Amino acid sequence: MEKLIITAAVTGGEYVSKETTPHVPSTTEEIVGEVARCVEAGASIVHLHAKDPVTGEPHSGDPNPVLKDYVDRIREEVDVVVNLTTGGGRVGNPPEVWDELVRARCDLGPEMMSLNMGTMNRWAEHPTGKIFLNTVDMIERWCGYMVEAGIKPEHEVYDTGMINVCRQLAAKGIVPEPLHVQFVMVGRTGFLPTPKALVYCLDQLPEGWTWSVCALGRHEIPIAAVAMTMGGHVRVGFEDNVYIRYGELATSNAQLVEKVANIARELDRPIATTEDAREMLGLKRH
Ligand code: KMH
Ligand code: ZN
Repeated sequence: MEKLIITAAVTGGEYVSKETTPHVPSTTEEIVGEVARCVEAGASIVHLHAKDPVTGEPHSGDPNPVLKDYVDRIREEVDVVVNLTTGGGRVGNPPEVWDELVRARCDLGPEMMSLNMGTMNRWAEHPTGKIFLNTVDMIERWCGYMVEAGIKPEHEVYDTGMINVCRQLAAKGIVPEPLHVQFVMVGRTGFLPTPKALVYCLDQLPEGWTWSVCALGRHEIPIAAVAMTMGGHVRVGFEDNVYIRYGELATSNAQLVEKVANIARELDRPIATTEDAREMLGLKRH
């Protein structure tokens, strides 16, 4: 079976703070340490959002200096594929400013960046309101910035129509094939985290593209197990889920990585190293 790429989404994204779980890392020091432990447990990619180093809250304002600090420190200490979010910096800023922040973020040296593939209703309370705005123009422009900088987009797909948007990017030659798609199974405002939904998604995916799954909350591990048996890759971590099992907080992101790595071993699915992941996804080392 193909090697399994495990992504660790360690910082808790825009929804998770110390109030949600005291175990979420927030200072650069804590984040770099957590990244190293996740890699030791089997992760080959880390997905990062900026955290306010003092309050531990999702960062408000320009997140790029904080993200630069993470990237520089991780590069000194851990060999891992760095995947930066294109989120953050939206609160109180118009879309032109988001655009500039994403363009500038491409210069921080990530090998991958997430790219949300459509506008949707928010699945949880968010300071920018009920609509998660990602127009086709924004998507195409941000892909352009990434491709120019030698960064591979990770296409975040929350619903089936977004697979068609990915196909259009490929057809228009905006992103070179094969694309790497992540099915974000949020439930509620996107597709349901079910094996049936995943099978349908895979039927729509062009031959040769790579794919990964992240499901939220209690669905994280079961859907990861389904994806692993179907040849997909997985993402776990506090951005999507803070529990190791029902009612019990995970004490670290690495504990979640270890859990999926153990399942992979039982399934005889070898775990990709960072170098394997780079080769499998055609990444350029920065
Ligand atoms: N927070 C996840 C549900 C991004 O950062 O751009 C999706 C995500 C997207 O990770
Ligand atoms: Zn994210």
